[in-house]
Amino acid sequence: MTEFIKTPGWLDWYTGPSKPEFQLPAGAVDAHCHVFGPSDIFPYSPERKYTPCDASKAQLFALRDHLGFDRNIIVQATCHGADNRALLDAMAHSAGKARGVATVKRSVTDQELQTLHDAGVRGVRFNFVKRLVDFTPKDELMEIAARIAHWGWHVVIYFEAVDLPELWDFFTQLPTTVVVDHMGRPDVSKPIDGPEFELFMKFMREHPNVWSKVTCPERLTVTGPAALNGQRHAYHDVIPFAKKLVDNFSDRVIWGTDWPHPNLKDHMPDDGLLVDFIPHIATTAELQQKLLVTNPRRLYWPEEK
Ligand code: 0GY
Repeated sequence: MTEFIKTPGWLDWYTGPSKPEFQLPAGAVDAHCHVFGPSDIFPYSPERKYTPCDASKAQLFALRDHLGFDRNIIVQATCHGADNRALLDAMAHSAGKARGVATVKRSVTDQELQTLHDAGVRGVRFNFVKRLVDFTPKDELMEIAARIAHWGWHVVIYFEAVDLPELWDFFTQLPTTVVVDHMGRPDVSKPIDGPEFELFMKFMREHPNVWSKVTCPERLTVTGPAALNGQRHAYHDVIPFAKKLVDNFSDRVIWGTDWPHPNLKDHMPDDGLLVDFIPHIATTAELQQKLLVTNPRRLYWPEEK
């Protein structure tokens, strides 16, 4: 469909990711990834800010197996708007190995929420990144949060670090577990103990319902993907930020690949290399178990005690 030619500058994801050296613990969950299209079956939203290349459920599940993950959490991306059909289709074909985070509007019915729940949705995503979405009134989001609380779901929030002060009151009033995408997108060129990241630490310290994905070194890095001292891992400048969160909030952190890495313009990460980032931020077997297995399962498969 010519209408869906991808946005210029879009990089294709890495079709031959390396095998990670780090062996993931049994039952590990890739807790942040996406499926896109295929656009002739699941069209992209007319309101989207970018058009990705298709990234199918079969390709996602092949990556899962290649890297050594057991399960996926598929997160609804803005290019599909509030049309969750591609997500539902992927979960339905995952043999129970995928659950999801949806986007819903205020007009969603209880029956639609029931359908999403039965399909494996356990959260909704509120996106505040201005380049990705138009503004949704906060009272509308709060109404959605109150309704999904009834289902035991959580709210995933995506925002830039500079916007946290303005969003603070809204975030701290959410009645559910709140999961922050990509550590609240810190500027890692600023000091880790400076006011910006300290505010995020305070957000987590003072609000035990707040969790963080310690994800996306490839988006946050300033130094880039180059290996240092011949080591296989990369994105060194992001490590202290992610490690600090894992060390301080080990029961409230999760990790994911973010495949197929929408909107990366300068480089496309090798997902195998991304997995090799993990032992540098979760430095013991116990922390790795929590980050990759115990925590995501508590959040997404709470019935498996
Ligand atoms: C991510 C990050 C991005 C995109 C989206 O929903 C989205 O379109 O989240 C981004 O561009 O930073 O988590 O996939």
